[in-house]
Amino acid sequence: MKRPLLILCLPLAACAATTASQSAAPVAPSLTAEQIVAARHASFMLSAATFGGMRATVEQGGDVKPLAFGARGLAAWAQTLPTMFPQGTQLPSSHAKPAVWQNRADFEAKAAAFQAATASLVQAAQAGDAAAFKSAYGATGAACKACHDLYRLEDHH
Ligand code: ASC
Repeated sequence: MKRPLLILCLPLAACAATTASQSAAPVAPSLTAEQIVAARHASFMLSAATFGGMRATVEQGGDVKPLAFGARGLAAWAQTLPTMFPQGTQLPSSHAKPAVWQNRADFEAKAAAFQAATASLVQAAQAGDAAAFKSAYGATGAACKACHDLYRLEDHH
């Protein structure tokens, strides 16, 4: 009766040990440049839809509290954005200009302005402050435009 139990348990133990060592091992993710560009495009489209979807509320002076989730999404993307433009991702399918990598410090300064504007957007939405939201909305749009004017090719969206 002892043996079958051992036979049953050993593979389980080995499996558990393997799982443990895998989760403890350093992660070495590898995305292709194409996958990174695709993620940027998805983020751009979701951002534009989210931002555009806020416009009517801003113009009509509606309740901005329900816009907090979208604002948080924009703010989260703003944090991530600079990391999504690594060297080697200037593909023909990308609308990023070479200037992104040539003027990196300025590109990152533009991203920081987007981060600041979206942080204000989140704060205003959570506070239900329509006037502050409107002002942050303007700053967010200006931040989008300031970066796109310099670093984004004219496009097909
Ligand atoms: C967008 C987009 C931008 C900004 C900007 C807002 O949807 O693509 O660059 O909003 O036009 O002023």
